[in-house]
Amino acid sequence: MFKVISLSPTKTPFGPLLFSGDLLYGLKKASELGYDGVEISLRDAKEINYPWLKEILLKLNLKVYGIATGQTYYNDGFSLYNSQKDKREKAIRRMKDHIDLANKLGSIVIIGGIRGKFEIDLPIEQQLISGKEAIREIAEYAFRNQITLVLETINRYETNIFNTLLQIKDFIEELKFPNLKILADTFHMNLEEVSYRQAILEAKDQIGYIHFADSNRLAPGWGHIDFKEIINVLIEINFKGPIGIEVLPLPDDLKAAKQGIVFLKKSIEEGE
Ligand code: LER
Ligand code: MN
Repeated sequence: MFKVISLSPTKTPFGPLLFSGDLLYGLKKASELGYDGVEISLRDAKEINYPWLKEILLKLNLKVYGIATGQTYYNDGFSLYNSQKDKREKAIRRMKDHIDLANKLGSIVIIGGIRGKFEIDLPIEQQLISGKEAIREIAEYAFRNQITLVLETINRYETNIFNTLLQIKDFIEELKFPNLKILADTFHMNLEEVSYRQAILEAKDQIGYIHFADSNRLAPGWGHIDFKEIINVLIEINFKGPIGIEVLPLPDDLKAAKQGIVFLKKSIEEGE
């Protein structure tokens, strides 16, 4: 399992990111604290100067494990299930640019918030079809580029499209792309799943990425989620992917980042 921290080069209204607005500082702290690598949340792939990033990653001995893409929706309103074709197409374009960047970095690309939401006043059938076709187009593009995409389960207060691991598992099985996997986020699972253990076991063959945040979205260990149960089942299914600390910068960025790595190291060691 790889120990990862979620960063953003820009300040964003999307809250659970550390050192947002100062990527260089975040990268330095990630390396100093002993993370294996980072997840970078981007609105647009253009926000990254690749030669600059490549050099710093090399110097700091870090890897980019994931590119998070929700800011495209939260900042710009472009989404994959949007009822307006031009907004869907803009979201697809951004995703393809993220995949091109991921190709250079060797990272996974996340489909979370960028799905958007179903509009309840419009007929659902057309929205289901156009969202599915958007994801199919992106999955095909990623497949040709040998990039893994992970669909993230997000709680019902943020989206009405895929709240549980089982819903995504069914969707992935229908689309049949080997490079489509699941991102399981413990904060969202706390609100949506009946049991962590059961949900993870049911989706075990599709889980490719994990986000750790506690029940209150603070760093793990600072809320009431039973992470022991989660780590044990991840070890049981032989999960070998990234675990990203995706938490609010509380009480401050550094304290949250420290708690994240201390907690990850301790729980992975204890579980092994
Ligand atoms: C992003 O990883 C996440 O967990 C969601 O809250 C984004 O909408
Ligand atoms: Mn998440």
